[in-house]
Amino acid sequence: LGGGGKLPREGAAKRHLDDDFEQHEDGRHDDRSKMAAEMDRAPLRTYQRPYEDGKIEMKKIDWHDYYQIEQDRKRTGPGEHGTAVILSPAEEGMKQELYKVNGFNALVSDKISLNRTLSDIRHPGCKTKKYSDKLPQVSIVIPFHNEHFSTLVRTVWSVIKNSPPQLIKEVILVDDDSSKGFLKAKLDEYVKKNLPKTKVVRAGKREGLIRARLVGARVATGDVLIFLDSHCEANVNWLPPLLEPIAINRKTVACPFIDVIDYENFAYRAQDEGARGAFDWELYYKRLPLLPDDLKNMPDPFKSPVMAGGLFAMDREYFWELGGYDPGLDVWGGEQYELSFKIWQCGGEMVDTPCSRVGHIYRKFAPFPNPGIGDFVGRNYKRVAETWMDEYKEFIYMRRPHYKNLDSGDLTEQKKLRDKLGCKPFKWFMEEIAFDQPKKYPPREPPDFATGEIRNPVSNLCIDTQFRGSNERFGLAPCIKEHQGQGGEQHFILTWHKDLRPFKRSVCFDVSAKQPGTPVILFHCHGMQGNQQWKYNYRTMQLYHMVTKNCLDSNPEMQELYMNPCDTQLATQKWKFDHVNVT
Ligand code: LR7
Ligand code: MN
Repeated sequence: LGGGGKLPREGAAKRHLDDDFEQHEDGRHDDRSKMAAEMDRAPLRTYQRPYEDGKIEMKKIDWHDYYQIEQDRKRTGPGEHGTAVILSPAEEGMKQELYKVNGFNALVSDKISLNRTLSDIRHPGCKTKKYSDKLPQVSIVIPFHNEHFSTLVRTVWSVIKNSPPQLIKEVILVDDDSSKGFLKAKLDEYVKKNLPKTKVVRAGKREGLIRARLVGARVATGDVLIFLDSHCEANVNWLPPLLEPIAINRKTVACPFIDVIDYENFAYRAQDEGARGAFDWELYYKRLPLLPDDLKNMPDPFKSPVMAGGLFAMDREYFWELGGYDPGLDVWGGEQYELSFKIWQCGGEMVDTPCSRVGHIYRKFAPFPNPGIGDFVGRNYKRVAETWMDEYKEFIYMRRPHYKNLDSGDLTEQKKLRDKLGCKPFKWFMEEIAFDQPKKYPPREPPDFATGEIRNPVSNLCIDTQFRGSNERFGLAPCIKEHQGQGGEQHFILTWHKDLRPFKRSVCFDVSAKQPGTPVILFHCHGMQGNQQWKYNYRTMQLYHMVTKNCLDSNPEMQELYMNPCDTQLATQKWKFDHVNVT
């Protein structure tokens, strides 16, 4: 192991893994013989979407595997029960190589058993919950690109160990053109020898995670598809709570609670006790507080507008009825929005299921270089916005004007699909599904007043905050647009709070005195207006400071900025934004 000898720490990593295999062997035998016996007893297929017509009454059973739980309770060893692993000083010194290529502490992973136990951190109500005795069989699809061996295999083991065997049809590992040597023959051999019902399929070329998931979904045969990232760990009895909502309504898509596996020491912990998934207008994923009813009904499933991304269960045929993923989405990003919007707008629904918990390693940093294809995330976002977001896409273009010029490829098929399925407008999604709490509209921030560079049209200089911090002054600089490579920070937002801030930072233009010549400084944005309240008059091109009633003025020779009494005749008080929202 360790990349065909490329990694200097190969020896160390290998030794840990071999230990694991042995440790693993013990537990595995009873897992497997028991599993085989149960598989024999399990009826072949009982799932016929039983509750759809309302004729069959649901019989609920306790799906917990108490034998396994008892075995697990007795386990000891590094990382068992989801505890942190602390490396010895010597090991600390050699963790870097594996860290660099994975973005997490893979040396720690190698010290932990491949079928370690986790702590049962579910809501207490989950321990006694019963679920339908008729649940669908699942195909679990796990795409991977250069995943670390032990985290990949542990993902599969956690699934096999914590699922009723008769519900697992297969586990499909999709190799998205990995270059690490051990992910080829060595993985195949390990899978064949050790992992029941598991197969490896290979994408053939780098497809990116979205098309890699499609590759897996195409060969899957189970009733339900479950997608996981390649560095996850499923917790106790995770499957029945995820499947029952789908058995009741095949157009329900269910997401587990996603817990955190610490990238440094592999400790397992909750990120929170539930949230509604959402997004902002730069399409950053956001978590909104639960609604009062969701809290009251805990730990029952609750509706969530947007999934986090990689971890969910969906009826296989329904997935294809919705066209799967847009195959034009490249490498990474945006697919969670595409599928979420599509599900809601085209007649499905999405729930989070608190009793189903799966851990995920959030990396410390992304270890993979861009495969040399430019801003694929931007292009993906544009595809999703153009296909699904109707007039709301303008909010995104306001935040990210350069998306307008990206070539996001042909969207005819996607738009045809939306027509064919008769999907609802995005406005409906925003008002009925994605609202904020308390229910109000618009759901998140209203649009900004103005964005982009702020240029003095006479001197042709731009305001530049030069990465200055709180309490610091800033000034003018040659505009970056014409002087590539100048550095600087020349992208601003006049937000709906009426403060003026450099893009993506939370320091604001602040003026605290009335005297002419008072400098403008940066100060932590408080959102309370006061010394940070500005108004832009796009006719006179002046930036007016409300409290002091002065205007932003400049000295182009000194490249300085300060406040002065407003005078529409003064060229030094004229400012032009890239984009002004004049509604
Ligand atoms: O080119 C690639 N090919 C792949 O097969 C790049 C990645 N992958 C695999 C990779 O091995 C992993 O299994 O795809 C999966 C996701 O990639 P990660 O783990 O590098 O990214 P991530 O954890 O940031 O992924 C989150 O965002 C992605 C956006 O496209 C996907 O939606 C992921 O599924 C999503 N992960 C989760 O939702 C886990 C929960 C936390 C979050 C966010
Ligand atoms: Mn991931």
